Amino acid sequence: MDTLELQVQGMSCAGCEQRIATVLGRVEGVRDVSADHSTGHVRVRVGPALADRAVLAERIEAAGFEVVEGASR
Ligand SMILES: [Cu+2]
Repeated sequence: MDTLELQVQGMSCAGCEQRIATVLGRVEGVRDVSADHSTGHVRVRVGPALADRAVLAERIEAAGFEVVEGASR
């Protein structure tokens, strides 16, 4: 189990946190997501396979948010 951290802009409420948790939860290898709209911090626990920062950042941006940090390795 590994933990990836991303800094995200554009979350304004608990609904945004939930949206990010939902889209990231669909990525293979993602085990747990915690997003905090007040800090913009997103922490993702991933299994050994597949999920990497680039994929996570892509999903977050596709959902309408902006990843400001942690998008590359
Ligand atoms: Cu919101």
